[in-house]
Amino acid sequence: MPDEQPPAPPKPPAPSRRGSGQDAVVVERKAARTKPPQLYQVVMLNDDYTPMEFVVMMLQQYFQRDPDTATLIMLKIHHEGRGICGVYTKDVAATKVELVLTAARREGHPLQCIMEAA
Ligand code: TYC
Repeated sequence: MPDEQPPAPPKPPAPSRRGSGQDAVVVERKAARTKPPQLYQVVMLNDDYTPMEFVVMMLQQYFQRDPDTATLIMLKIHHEGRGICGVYTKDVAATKVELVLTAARREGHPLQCIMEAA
């Protein structure tokens, strides 16, 4: 057949009023990838030798407590054996423990300060 035409290429789908969708960006909702950081409480322990004034000073200096709050926290530790100085992210809590222990040892006090997961 001399005037036979080659087969027509397939037609692209007819564009709808909202576009073909071929270059659309699909945004999938994903679970949030970041979790809030684990927090740690810095806890001071009671002992029989560290002066009350020194503990109050530590609470003001390193935990930003006003004098009345620092005194209340110190008395709580004195009566109950332990008390929370503050709650922080891991590195901040570890630094505060280190600063308190360094200051206490420099003054020859046996004050104990620890951090624990909040
Ligand atoms: N118990 C101490 C005293 O009577 C005072 C004190 C309070 C010590 C809190 C440590 O974490 C502490 N001098």
